[in-house]
Amino acid sequence: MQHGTNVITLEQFIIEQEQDHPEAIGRFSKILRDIVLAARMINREVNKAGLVDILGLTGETNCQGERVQKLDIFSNEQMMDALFRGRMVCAVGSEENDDFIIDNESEGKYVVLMDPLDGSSNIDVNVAIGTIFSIYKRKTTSGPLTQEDLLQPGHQQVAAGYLLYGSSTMLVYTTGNGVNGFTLDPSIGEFLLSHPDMKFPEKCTTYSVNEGHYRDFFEGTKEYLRHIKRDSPTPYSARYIGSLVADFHRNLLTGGIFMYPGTTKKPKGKLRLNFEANPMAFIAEQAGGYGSDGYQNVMDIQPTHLHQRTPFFIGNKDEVHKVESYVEQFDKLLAAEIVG
Ligand code: P6P
Repeated sequence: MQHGTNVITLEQFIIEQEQDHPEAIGRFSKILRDIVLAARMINREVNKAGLVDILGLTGETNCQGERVQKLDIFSNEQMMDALFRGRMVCAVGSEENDDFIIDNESEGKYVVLMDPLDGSSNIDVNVAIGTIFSIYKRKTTSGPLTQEDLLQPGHQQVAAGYLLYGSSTMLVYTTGNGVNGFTLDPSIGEFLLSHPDMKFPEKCTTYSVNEGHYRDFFEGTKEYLRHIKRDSPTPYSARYIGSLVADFHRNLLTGGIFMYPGTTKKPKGKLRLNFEANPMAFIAEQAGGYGSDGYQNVMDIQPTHLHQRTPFFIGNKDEVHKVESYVEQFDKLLAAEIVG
């Protein structure tokens, strides 16, 4: 029931969702609150990154061999602290840690996989960055966690979402009942429902890919790109920010496909299945879109290790299926190498 104002805070929305779906959201809305608390701390530091010496390198590299920016470490620590202090979570897999952080003393039933600060290479140039998270329920009911608990296919997610630290700070998430977007109102410190029931527009008008890698793309990807440039009745717009959360968010609002294909040099591409592809694919599917590795729904892949990478195509469902048709036609012999 709505009274005078149509302003709905995240807290009010969660309570309404608990009433509408008592079987689902109540169990992990606490985790959502914990994530949002950490995101507020991250947002505060991101917003002043240019002002204090939090930029620059720690001189360390993460398990990906990437230069680690202080904000990466800060974000990871904020998320870890909030999640384990909330006592709903028994394990966290982070892009910033070689292996899972597990609390075998915890009564928590949930496992969180996250990229605490995706797009961190954009920090120094003040381009939008984000936090991406997936929430899974442990499969075993007690005792030490097993691989079955920790590495689950994406379609086992119970929730997924992202924070976007852009011109405004947004939270977009799903618990399997659609996708909703909330914008932080700094004047009152609340996330307000600004994008209810988000859906991809009917038409795909934008493609997002780093064409600097074109020469190394497989034939199916090249043929798809030739097709949309040569044959489409109305030209597509090319938009590429180099920050997955920002590129995905724009495509969700305006219609588009984001691609990080495999290449002859890196057949599995760059993006991680567990920290980036699966959460974004769950959100996309709930918004009428689709996420693929070129051959299959990425959420059908059984992960074999925490940091595994995958080629990634996500956005308007028909557009992603179009890419799959080109991959099927031109790259089917590569399947074993790319996704095997
Ligand atoms: P490239 C950021 O480092 C990231 O992981 C994603 O956010 C982004 O989509 C991609 O890498 C950009 O990679 O090779 O185009 O710079």
